[in-house]
Amino acid sequence: MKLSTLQEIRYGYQPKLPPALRGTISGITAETGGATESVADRKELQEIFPHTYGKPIVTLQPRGTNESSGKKRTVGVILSGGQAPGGHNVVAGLYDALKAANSTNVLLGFLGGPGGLVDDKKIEITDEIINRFRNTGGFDIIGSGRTKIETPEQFAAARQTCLNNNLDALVVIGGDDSNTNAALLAEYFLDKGDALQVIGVPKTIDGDLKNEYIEASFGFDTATRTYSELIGNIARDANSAKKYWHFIKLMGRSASHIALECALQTQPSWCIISEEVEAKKQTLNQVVAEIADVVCHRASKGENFGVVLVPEGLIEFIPEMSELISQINDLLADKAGEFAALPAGEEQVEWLTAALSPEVTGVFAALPRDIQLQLLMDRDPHGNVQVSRIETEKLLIAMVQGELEERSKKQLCPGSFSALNHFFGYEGRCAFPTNFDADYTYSLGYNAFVLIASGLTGYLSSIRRISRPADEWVAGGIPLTMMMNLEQRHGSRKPVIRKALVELDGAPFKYFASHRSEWARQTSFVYPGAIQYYGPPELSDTPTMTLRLEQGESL
Ligand code: FBP
Repeated sequence: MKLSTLQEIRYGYQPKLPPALRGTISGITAETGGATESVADRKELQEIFPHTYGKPIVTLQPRGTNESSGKKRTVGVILSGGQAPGGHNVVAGLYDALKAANSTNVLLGFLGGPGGLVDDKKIEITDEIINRFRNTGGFDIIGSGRTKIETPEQFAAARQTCLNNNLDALVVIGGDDSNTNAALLAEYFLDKGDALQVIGVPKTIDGDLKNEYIEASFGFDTATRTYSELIGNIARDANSAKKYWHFIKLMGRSASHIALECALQTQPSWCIISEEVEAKKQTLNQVVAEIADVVCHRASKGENFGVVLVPEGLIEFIPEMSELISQINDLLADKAGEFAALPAGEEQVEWLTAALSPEVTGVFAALPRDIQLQLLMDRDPHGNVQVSRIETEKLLIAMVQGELEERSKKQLCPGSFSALNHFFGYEGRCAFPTNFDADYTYSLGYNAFVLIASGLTGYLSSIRRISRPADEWVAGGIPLTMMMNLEQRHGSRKPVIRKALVELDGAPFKYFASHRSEWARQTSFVYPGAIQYYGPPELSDTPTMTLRLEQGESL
């Protein structure tokens, strides 16, 4: 028998499309609803986006005739920001739709993210290339990058690349920051009088690019299942050896959706949700005390082991830390030259300590030196702290250890505490997409082309009703400006897509909150095992618990 790899077998997987996208592209038309508004700062955003603000929501229907769908087109595509499983299938769906509309259409992939557009570095996607990437993880087909197109020169260069390549449209596959860039480009091109369309595709494992019309960002499903498999394996190890506490930091730069979904899937001893910490205005010491309570309770039953999930973005949600970080951000933006002139390390810490306001100096001073230095590391091009490089899980272990020692001295906590730290992030970003992500991303890409063929610009590709089988999925688009507000970035207020954080009155958090004390008191681990690509649909095709709960389904 010839042996095949999963990779070879997955090339042959045929992703499912929503019913509206199954017929010929000329037979799909866009139905528009009423005008839309941004989530906040309406007046200012209307002024920043005079051409694209307020456009209607669009639903694609398999009826009528789109006379211009077969017109010859050249389309560019960019993969932007952090990798997320399914990116290759967005490109595959886009490619297949574009070729189905007119076999002479051309798809250009810009290399290494938005920087490839600015520098005009690209390849033409062909059958031969795309067939080696169908249903696979990663962004390696054309690479990705985090370049932010923000200076007038970068906008002009991006436009010049589009003109040089006779582009009709550009598809930006990215998260909130990248799609903010897509919105700005769409507006810029219209302002210049170009007929160049821009369509965004909602990507990010973080799951924070969503609303009523974007029910999930792609990659979240696969990434959380990958982490949950690993957490389950660790939990089982903990339950076997019964001697370690495992502190597991999980990716998700701001929102705690990943930690929450993994908690729902694995039922750990404890899971911190950053949004709750912020809402309760908890201090770092209070977060630590809660974990210590769980450790002591379990120790009283002789269970000196457990699993604690820590969302990557926690540090920015603890009010005292958030104020500290915001002051550091402003100082690094305003006095960048002064700061850069200092030798890295001690002197930078001293300079900063002197420049901070008295309210946060103590908070900064109380942090271990490693964490102080991690807070000073370069911001990403969008001005974000690189939280994946701040070792919150180690900070928590050290602080919980200290708290337990104090309690032990007062005979308040029995048992031993031996902790190990883990960080799961990059492990999940390039996994083979689940069937859900493979279908969803292929549909998003296919849909993006149909939005282009419908003459739209400044839209985000939207597939709805995705907690249901693909036969019930609804295809369409929502205007990018609808998701925007103004936020402080690099020291000034900028238009950005608002991140969707965990809602404390939402069904996923409520379900978690009503079960967590039981999971803390009594070992309740669930071991989800590996992602299933074939087999019974209830194992291979079910969407995340977050999505099902958000859509009103029961678990
Ligand atoms: P996107 O928002 O671009 O999708 O990236 C999300 C993410 O994976 C975060 O979870 C993580 O904090 C960050 O990227 C890491 O960035 P980098 O890949 O640059 O180290």
